[in-house]
Amino acid sequence: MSEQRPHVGLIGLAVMGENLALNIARNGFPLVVYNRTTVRTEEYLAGSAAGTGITGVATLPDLVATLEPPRQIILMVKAGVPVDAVLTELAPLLDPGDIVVDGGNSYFRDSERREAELAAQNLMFVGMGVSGGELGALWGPSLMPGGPREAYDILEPMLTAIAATTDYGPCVTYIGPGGSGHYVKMIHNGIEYGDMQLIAETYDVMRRALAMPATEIADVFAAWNTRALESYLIEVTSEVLRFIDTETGQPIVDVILDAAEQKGTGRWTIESALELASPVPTIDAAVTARNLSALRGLRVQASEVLMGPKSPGGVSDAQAMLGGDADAALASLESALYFSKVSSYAQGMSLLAAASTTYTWDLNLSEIARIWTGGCIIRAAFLADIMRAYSENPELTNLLLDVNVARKSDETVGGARRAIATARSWGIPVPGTSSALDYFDTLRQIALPANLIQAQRDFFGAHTYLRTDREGIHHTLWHGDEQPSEPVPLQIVTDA
Ligand code: NBP
Repeated sequence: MSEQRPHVGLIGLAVMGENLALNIARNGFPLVVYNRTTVRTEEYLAGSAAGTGITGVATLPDLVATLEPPRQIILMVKAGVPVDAVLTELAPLLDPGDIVVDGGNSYFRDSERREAELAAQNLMFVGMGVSGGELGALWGPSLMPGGPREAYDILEPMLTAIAATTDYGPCVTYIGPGGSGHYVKMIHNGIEYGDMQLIAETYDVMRRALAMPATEIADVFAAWNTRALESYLIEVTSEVLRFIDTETGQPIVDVILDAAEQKGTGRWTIESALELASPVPTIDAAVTARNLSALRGLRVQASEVLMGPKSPGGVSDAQAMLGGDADAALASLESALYFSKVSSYAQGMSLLAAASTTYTWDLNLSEIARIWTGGCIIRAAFLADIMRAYSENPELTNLLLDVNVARKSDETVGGARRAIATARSWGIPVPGTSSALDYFDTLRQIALPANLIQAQRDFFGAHTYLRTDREGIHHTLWHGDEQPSEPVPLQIVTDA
């Protein structure tokens, strides 16, 4: 009889867990669920899980006893302390070879630690990013599992069955060892922050410089969603802008407070970028913009004191600055958004490459782009270009250097320049779009003004500098009489 017992268990029946469990059961994998608060399990079994074959238990020992080894237990509990709390109770109950999958938004360093702790108990720990929200969890998420390859091979049939599927296959792949799965999910979320900020800025230029009502902007986004910008977030934006608030009769977006919240993954992405010296300025701008938006009291105060442009002009002036008539203006904004998105993804992919090298994860960037083509929040037609670019050249140093991507950037960068110039003239903040263009413009410079910064550092701190015309480490006697610079023994000073 024991072979009749299910292998799969799921812990945590909040919005993600309950939907993922339904997905697993619907795809023919019998499973047993457990939630810390038992009444939630009972409600679930009597409610949405009724008739699905899902069974439930009231304790962790019961869960372990009900499952057939090697057990495959998925945690969908709140990230942080709850994951450790569950593991502390669960691990001693398990047998060698059992697998624990953490499907929450855990910090990748926590996943590295947990993998090591469980490995010491002959258990396999898989840190798996799950993207797509509750609908994705139910109908097919994008899955980013990292940890022991052996564990992935056991989990693969189930993960492949429950993941979203696109023309490019199931949206799951083995990411790599350790915390790489949660790292990739973190970068996915960072890119998502960037996408949302860029879209919001484009909307802001349309509503403020072009005086377009929300419903008209919705039509524009719907049209864009049929072209190069086709993506889930553009589609969502169009639907949100079209939605009318039943209480006021106004577009609901016009009555929603302009203070955005955030959870940890955006901040973690920036922290990692700083640590690995692999800049993600557009994600940085997006997180900063959310933080500034949350300072609403300060902004209200500042709006009464700090002055904007006196009279930037009317709609026709903005259209002219954006390239001509209404159609030309919108074409510029479409180009600007596409260009900025490409720049932002180039930043995110570069950070993944840097992490792969630093942590020796051997990430397959083409595969990562592929599993983001469906199920997840950043799914977009453009991901196929990224997939192709890294598949043709896995050693590509930056996405913007791919010939096809470079050509598209070249075709659209003019729109970004016009959009930013217009926004600046109208006093509309566009930090994400600006950072995307600055990243591009910085990358393509042979001569940045960092020569002056090096000179300044050497002036006040004798930090030395390199020269363009000869080898060696140099220092100038800035304060003495006009002495020529002399090579000095290598002495690296790192405190400035
Ligand atoms: P929550 O993040 O809101 O977590 C609630 C679940 O955690 C409940 O089942 C709760 O049990 C359980 N839990 C807590 Br809180 N503390 C616990 C403890 N000490 N021991 C055992 N269980 C505990 O749920 P969610 O929104 O479904 O998200 C689950 C994970 O998926 C999170 O890491 C989240 O970041 C991630 N995620 C969420 C989304 C999304 O769209 N919501 C998308 C992608 C990823 P209780 O019922 O007894 O309180």
